[in-house]
Formats: sequence, structure tokens, C-alpha cells
Amino acid sequence: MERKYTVDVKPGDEEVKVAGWVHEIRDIGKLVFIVLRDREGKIQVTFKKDELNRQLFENGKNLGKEDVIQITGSVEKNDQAPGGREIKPKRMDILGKAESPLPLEVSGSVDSDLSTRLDKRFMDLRKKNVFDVFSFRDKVVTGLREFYDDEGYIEIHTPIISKGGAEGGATLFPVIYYQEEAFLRQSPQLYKQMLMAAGFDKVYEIGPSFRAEKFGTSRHVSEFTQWDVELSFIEDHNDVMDALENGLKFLIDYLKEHASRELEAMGVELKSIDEKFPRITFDEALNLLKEEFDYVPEDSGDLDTKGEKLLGKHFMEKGHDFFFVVGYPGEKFYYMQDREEDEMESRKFDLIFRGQELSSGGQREHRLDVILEAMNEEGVDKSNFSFYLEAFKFGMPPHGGFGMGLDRLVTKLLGLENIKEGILFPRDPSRLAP
Ligand code: AMO
Repeated sequence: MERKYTVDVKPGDEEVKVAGWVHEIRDIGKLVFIVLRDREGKIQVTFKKDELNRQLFENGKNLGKEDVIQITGSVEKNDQAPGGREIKPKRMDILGKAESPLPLEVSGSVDSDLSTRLDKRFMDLRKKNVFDVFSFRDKVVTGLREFYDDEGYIEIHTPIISKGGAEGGATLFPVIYYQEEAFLRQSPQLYKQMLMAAGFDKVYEIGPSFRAEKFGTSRHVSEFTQWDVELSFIEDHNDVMDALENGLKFLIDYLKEHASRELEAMGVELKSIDEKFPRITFDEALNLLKEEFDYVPEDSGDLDTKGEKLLGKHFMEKGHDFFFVVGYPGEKFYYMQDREEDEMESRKFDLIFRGQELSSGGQREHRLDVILEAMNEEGVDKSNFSFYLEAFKFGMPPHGGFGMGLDRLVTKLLGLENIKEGILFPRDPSRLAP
């Protein structure tokens, strides 16, 4: 007989097989009520002394919380039981005993702090409200894939171990690669671009990126998942922003339809977005901060966390959760910069979502001589990038792309406080296990 999820079990079913964890036990002598929990829900299993053989009843009575059991039985209506039905067991197999005491309470309302939860993550993930975050995350990925697949993007998988980093030396994680030093990637950026030289035209990749920053914030981790996109034959950075904006608008509608259960359980309401995301220049962002909040970011080339938060407040009051800031000064060698026709210093943008940076991207520089000059100015060691630079010598189309933090997207959409809540087994400077 095939196992069913508890949600698919109906009163009147003469014989069903369900399996899962013992969520609750109520023992009132001749009657033992067990609530069995599986991925999709819960069901009551009622052990009645008068109706069962002695062994089966005793086994039911001896169950402990979080034991894994498999039950075969008939289903009856019972208005007092959760979901209005209960199983009368005919057979029970104990598949896995749980030790006592449990390292973390799964049923009941005992709240543990995040660090304890992450230490005992396999137990924490048994909680429905925690599991729902990851069922939601699964739908975020499926929704994004659906959009970009339909738009003709090709999903790619580029190396995690590489010779150089796209985002600069200080945040590279070194690995020993046979006899050489190599690094975990900070971003698939360079490979996405090489595939533009290869004629792939439009690509996306979902995968891990690593940053060895000593961050202890609620929005940074050492290993995160990026949603990366690159596209060729663009006019300018606006085409890249369109690709990102349209994907997110589609995603929100997709989630409203396909993740309604998770959203409702978490009390989150998502609103479809019809209007364009505001696009302001870096200088406009600085002026806005000065005029409205009398705030000047310390680093003249960045908006910093506080600046992003204040701008987020400004735009959210006007009904915009998302807005772009375009034209950051002093950008990296791979962004197009200092074009005469632009009234800004680069074609690099950030997308801010509810006051937090969600994505960076822009039009790339595809002219090799300009890249080399920028590398000289930045003091970049070209020998680490020879494989990348070669791709610009033999026909590189104009192109651009972006990287979006998937963990930030999930946690911000759900209104979670800490990015680590949206990551199964997060990594930070003080956490390498589990
Ligand atoms: P950037 O470094 O801005 O750009 O990263 C893109 C997005 O990835 C997420 N992110 C992080 N999330 C959690 N913890 C971190 N430590 C972390 N660092 C980054 C953020 C961020 O907006 N190569 C460019 C992208 C491109 O131009 O294609 C890049 O990686 O949400």
C-alpha cells in the first residue's frame, strides 16, 4: 500500500498508510491519543484498549515524542480531533525511536533564540512555521525559473572554485587546489560574461557565492545564494533593470497564486506591482538624503546601510517597495563608466527592496582597451584574469547583468528579521556547523 500524506486522508477511507513523527501524546488510561505529524500536516491516531490487541495498545502507550512511526488503519470522522478525523490503527511500525529529552521543543509554544535553533536545525526545521519558509523559498526559485525560462534564458552552472574573484581580494575564501592557491567564487560574474562572448545571449544561474567578510549583521552571511542573470545586445543598463524588474513583478504574482498557503500561515500579504520601479541617479539619492533626512553617507561612493534604509522609508511612504539607484561612482573595472552621453559616473545600479540592497548589476564594459585601463587604475593584477580578458578579444557583444541575493529576497518578502532564518544551514564568521 502506498503511503499517504495526512492531509490526503479522508473519513471513510477503509485502509490507509501514513507515516511521520509523534507530535503530541495524550494518555488517559484506556485511551491514548497520538497526533502524528508529516510534512504536510497532522492527524490524530486513537488507541482504544477495548478495541485493539494488547500488544498494539501497549506499543501505542509506550510511544515517546518525536518517535517515527508508520500506521495502517481506517479513518473515521471525529469532530473533536484536529481536522475532524482520526485513524483507528490496525498496525503500527516503529521506524525510529527518539531519545529524551529532546534538544529542542517541536510542539508547543516554547520559543528558542535563533542561535539555539540553528545549533539544532534539524529539529527546528520540523516546526511547521519554520518549514514553511523553505517551502516558500522553493516556490520563489520555481517562479523565477518559470519567468526566465519563458523569456528564453538558458540556465547555466559555472565553477565555484576559481583563480580570481570578481569582487576584490579582501573577501576571498582561499582553498588549496592541488599545488595552487584558488578561491571560492564571490559571484559567477566573470563566467556569465564569458558566456556572452560564447554567444549564449541570455543566461541565468542560481548557486552559492562566498564572502569572507567578518560581518555580524542580520543581512550578511559568508555563504549565500545568488540569482544571477546576464544578457547580450542591450542598449544600456535600462535593459538590465527591465529584466530584473519584470522578473520580480512576475514572481510576486506567481507567489500570490502558488504560495498562498505559506503566505497566509505567516500573515504576509503581497501586492501585485503595476507601475514601474522608480529609478533615480546616485546624485539624486544623495540630494534626497540630504534634503529630506539631513543625512550624508560617510563614504562618498556609497549610500551605506543607513542611507539605504532612509531612502527605503522615503519610497515606501510613496507606495514603492522597490527602487533603483543608478550611476555609482568609482565602480569596478567591469562596469561601463564615464560615458560622455551619461549624466552619471557609471552604468552600475543597485536595487533596494524595503530599505535593503537586494541586487547589484549594470551594463558591463565590453571594450577590452577600456577594461585594461580601468584595471590599471584599480591596481588589479591582470594575470589572475587572463582567462576572462581573452574572451573580450575575439568578438564580445555589449551586455549587462545582475546578481540578486536570494536569501535576502526570501527573508524580506516574508518580513523575517534575520537572513539566517531563510537559510537552511547558514554560515557566518562564527558558524561552520551544522
Ligand atoms: P554584489 O556583491 O552586490 O554584486 O552581490 C549581489 C547581491 O548578493 C547579495 N549579497 C549577499 N547576501 C548575503 N550575504 C552577503 N555577504 C552578501 N553579499 C552579497 C546581495 C547583493 O545585492 N558581481 C555582482 C553582481 C553583478 O553585477 O552581476 C555582485 O556580486 O543581495
